[in-house]
Amino acid sequence: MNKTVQSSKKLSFLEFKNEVLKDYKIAVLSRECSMIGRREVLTGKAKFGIFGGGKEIPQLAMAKAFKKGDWRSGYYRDQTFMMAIGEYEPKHFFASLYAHADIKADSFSAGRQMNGHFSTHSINEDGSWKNLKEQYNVSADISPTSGQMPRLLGLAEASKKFRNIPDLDKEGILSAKGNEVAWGTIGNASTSEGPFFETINAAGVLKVPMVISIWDDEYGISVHSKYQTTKENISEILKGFQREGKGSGYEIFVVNGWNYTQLVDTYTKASAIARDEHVPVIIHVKELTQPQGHSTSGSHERYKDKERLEWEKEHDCNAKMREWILNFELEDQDGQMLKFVENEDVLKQLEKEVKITVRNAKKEAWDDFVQPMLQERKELVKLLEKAARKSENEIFIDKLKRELESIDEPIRKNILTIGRRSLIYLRDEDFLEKELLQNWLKDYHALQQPKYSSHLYSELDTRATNIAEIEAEYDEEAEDVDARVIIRNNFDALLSTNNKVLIFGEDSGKIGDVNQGLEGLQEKHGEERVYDTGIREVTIIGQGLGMAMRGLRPIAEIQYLDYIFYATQVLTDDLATLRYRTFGKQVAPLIIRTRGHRLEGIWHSGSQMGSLVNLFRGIYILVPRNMTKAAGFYNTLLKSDEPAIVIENLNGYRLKESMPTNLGEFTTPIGVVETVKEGSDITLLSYGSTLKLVEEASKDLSQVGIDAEIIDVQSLLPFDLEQNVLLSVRKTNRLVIIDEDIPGGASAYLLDEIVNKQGAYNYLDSRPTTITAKPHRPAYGTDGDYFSKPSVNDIFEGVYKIMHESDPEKFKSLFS
Ligand SMILES: Cc1ncc(C[n+]2csc(CCOP(=O)(O)OP(=O)(O)O)c2C)c(N)n1
Ligand SMILES: [Mg+2]
Repeated sequence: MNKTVQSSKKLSFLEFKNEVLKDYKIAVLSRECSMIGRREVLTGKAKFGIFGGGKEIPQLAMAKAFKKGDWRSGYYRDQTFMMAIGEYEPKHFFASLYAHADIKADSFSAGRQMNGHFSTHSINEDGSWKNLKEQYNVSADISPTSGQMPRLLGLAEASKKFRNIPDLDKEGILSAKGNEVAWGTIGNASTSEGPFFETINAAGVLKVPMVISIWDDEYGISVHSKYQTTKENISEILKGFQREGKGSGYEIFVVNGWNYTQLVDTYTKASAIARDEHVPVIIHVKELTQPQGHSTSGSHERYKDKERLEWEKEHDCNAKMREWILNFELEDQDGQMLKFVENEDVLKQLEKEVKITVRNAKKEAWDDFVQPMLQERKELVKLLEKAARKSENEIFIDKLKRELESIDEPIRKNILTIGRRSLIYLRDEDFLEKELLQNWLKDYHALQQPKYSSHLYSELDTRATNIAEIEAEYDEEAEDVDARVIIRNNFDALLSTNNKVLIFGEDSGKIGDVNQGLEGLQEKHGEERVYDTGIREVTIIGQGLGMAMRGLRPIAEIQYLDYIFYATQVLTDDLATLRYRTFGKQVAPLIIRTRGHRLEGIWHSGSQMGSLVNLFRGIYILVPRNMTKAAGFYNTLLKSDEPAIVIENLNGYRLKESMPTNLGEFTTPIGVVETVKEGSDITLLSYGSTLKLVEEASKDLSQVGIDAEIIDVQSLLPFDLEQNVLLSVRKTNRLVIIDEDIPGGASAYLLDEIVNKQGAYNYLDSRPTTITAKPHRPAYGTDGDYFSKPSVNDIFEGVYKIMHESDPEKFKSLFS
């Protein structure tokens, strides 16, 4: 497919004409894909479709202004834009509609995402960055409406960093000195979401090169603007953001989505303003339509009245462009009339050609999709036939075989379902053909599974779990200091050795965070590197996510763990899925720094590890017991390419720890537990601040003759990759997990990991137990903590009770 011309030089009329016709052809091609795509869903060849119909023309204009090195963060309507920049062919369109699980067929997600979720590749097979400066960059879409906004902020902010921090891109592949614009797209209704408004405000404050296009078709599925937007007009209500002269704020444009020339003009201006001046721009594109309704799940006749439907027909942007092309006349210097086309036949011919192109692409994509599975079915049918002939259950297996053969276009589910069921009939028999069948099914399953499950975490050598431990080293006269000084000096070392490291968050800049773990670092490393943000957790994460996607190494600070839940959506939907949803082709090694554990109060508990562990698969969850361990985690993470949340102990900053000499270098391994006290009677597993209480309780326990082994989890996700807890349980035969999360929270996760996955149930002599906080949020104050979270008494008694049950004579009941 031809790419749109990106030149701003003056065009001759012939060039202009060619460009207009080429653009029109892309619009027609895109529409034809939408029409045929819908039919593919309605006839059952694809499950669901969401298309770009009715939004074609403004996207052509956006594509013209979009330069190599630029980034897009948008949503499912941007089909035409993707085609116009040359990143989306009709064949690919159909492959992703069919969910073709092959990255070569669907380069966006290898069939993992629904259609209309676009992306480009940022990293090479070996994990190194591609030359992002020389390619079009499309950050991988997600479905939650307005979820693209926080990431957009970070993508735009990266340009600012590349412009303002010297030598940031030594390799010369990440940025052309910050000249890149981050282009956002969002539907009118999605602007009702919080992340949209938070992003708009933050980008205005940060003054980043961001252009947001709002595709306004007056609806969000069936719900009209009057229920979505005050005054039914998003640009009207955003007027307060408009800059005055050279003051801060936005440039805001309003343009009709069917007006090709005005759109091209607007996008050219917007690009220059954002690119040259680093001023954010909003383009409100009105009067768009949705000729096929929202998606294949319904029809818009249900909620649009006749008048609206009629209006949409008249204002269909493709029809309007066609009309403009047909009616266009320009008198040249010689008095001759210049036209785009002699007559309508030229356009009819173009439209006919497009129809053929799309029809052929569809057929090719379908063949490519079904051929491998037809072959796979053939293999299984053969094996079933052979096994049936030998089996006493021949008729049943034969029936299954015929069932499989009767499916016109079998998918992998059909193949495996039938194959696996056949083994039920063969369970009591023993012959070679059965073995061959079993092996084929096992191999087939193992071969197919990664197509749907790989790349949740890095599979590269640079993965975080591959970074070896380097122990902290100490001088003989190593000083004991407030632990926050260790973390600060370690950040200082990291900032000094890697200028891609940026640390930001609420109060992180001027005062060096609320616990002074960054004290003096802004002064030393400058405001571009260590800085304050507004109170807006969603977009703090968005800043980090977007910048990490552009090759920077942001450390985003969330002031207290409990406030991370504001950012749950961007973390779970976007950051945690990024590598997975792009089949490993985009990464964001964002480090999130926060503090928790043993905080007091309903909104300052710092304890909710189970929720993080459950929602954030794809992000490592690290719970260092002290600041040296925490510093080691930051050092490990910066050597790797994966995102993580590090939860420091809020009550640990003023405790004394020895100052290591190899700051910035020592590492804490990820996925490795540490035995902090050896013992023989019972294994106690804990983490974070609670570990200290366990250590205290263990002193009382040893007084009464119970020798506990204490293990620090350190890393909740991933947990104990070497299975060292199992070794401990094999020795002690008893297990207690202690944490301050709710019952059934992280302790239940750990229990499952150890008892079921590691197989500790084989070695247990007592019921494995958890000692946790109460199910409610912790009450405030010291007594609130005592009655809400596990105390040293609770831990002692919980452990003692297990020992009492195992030997009531030796360990008499404490409470009769
Ligand atoms: C957070 C969230 N809520 C609901 C949905 C379901 N949903 C998908 S698209 C959509 C409407 C979006 O309308 P608009 O932003 O105007 O975009 P359009 O489809 O009209 O281009 C809704 C409600 C979703 N994907 N995400
Ligand atoms: Mg809409």
